[in-house]
Amino acid sequence: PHLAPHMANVQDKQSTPACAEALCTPFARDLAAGLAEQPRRVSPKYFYDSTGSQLFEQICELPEYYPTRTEMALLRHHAREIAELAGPRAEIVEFGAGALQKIRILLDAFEDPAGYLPIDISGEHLNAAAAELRREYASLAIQPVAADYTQRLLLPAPAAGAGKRIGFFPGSTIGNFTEAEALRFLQTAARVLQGGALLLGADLVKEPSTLHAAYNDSEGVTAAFNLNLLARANRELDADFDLDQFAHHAFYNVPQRRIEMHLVSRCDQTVQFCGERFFLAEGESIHTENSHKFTIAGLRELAARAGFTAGPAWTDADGLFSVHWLIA
Ligand code: AVJ
Repeated sequence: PHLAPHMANVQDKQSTPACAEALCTPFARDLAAGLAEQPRRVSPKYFYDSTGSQLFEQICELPEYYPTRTEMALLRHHAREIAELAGPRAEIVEFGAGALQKIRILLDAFEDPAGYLPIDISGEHLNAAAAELRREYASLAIQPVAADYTQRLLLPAPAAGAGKRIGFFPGSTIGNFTEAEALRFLQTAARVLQGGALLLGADLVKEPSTLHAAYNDSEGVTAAFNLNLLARANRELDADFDLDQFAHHAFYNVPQRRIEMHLVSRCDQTVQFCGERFFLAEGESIHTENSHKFTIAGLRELAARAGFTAGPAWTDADGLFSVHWLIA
């Protein structure tokens, strides 16, 4: 009642549901469809709102989460050889505009890179990343492409005088895909990179205890990252998930060679959003992510099935992570 007018507006904005009745956003539709399935599931792509992206950056700094720092070290360590393979005036196509620190390693090592084409579904994230890099690499042609790279993909024609098109897909994001999805992605990449290559990061099969620790960190950041999916539904869809009544559950599925993340209902409960109601029994889970682990040979075989010729693969002394050069 005593709020200044602009404060009243802010309050209004926060309390107005994005969609009170109809399933009016892709997140609302996919969440409702996934919760109606058995087993219940939600796509991990919905982790990454701005809070989720910040939590993921925190995960990358955790002592238990080895992938990011191991991959960065591999890229730094082999940057010269990678640059040599790419050749002069290369155009780098990044699938997902991810961490700028990784692309900087390539841009700094490559000989006179001709262009950088980041592809991301989030236009906002894409433009922020492009703007930042334009400041740092004034002479680089940066062409952001707002698209879902898991769907059909059309890229701008190569610039005149450009060298090879080099795809970059770091972080083992490929591990989020099913085998069929990974194959389809690699086929698309092979097509758009024809005559060039794909530089791909893939997490490796290892001791389950190491994997367990990486997805069950002692600070609970991964748990917060997982639970943020429900917090996001509360924020964006005016859902009524009680975060205290869901538990983060991550385990290594040995035969499937994947980490599975789930949110497990701690009690019998009903949740509602956008006019939909779901009953969850105590112990029932919502499957939020698969993170597949690879062997170097297995990854190369998968790439070959998609039309790539496997080049060198680099790994660290402990065999934690791998970076692959795949010729398109
Ligand atoms: C970004 C999909 C590669 O699978 O390790 C980190 C996401 N999930 N901790 C991964 C994630 C939980 C990450 N990827």
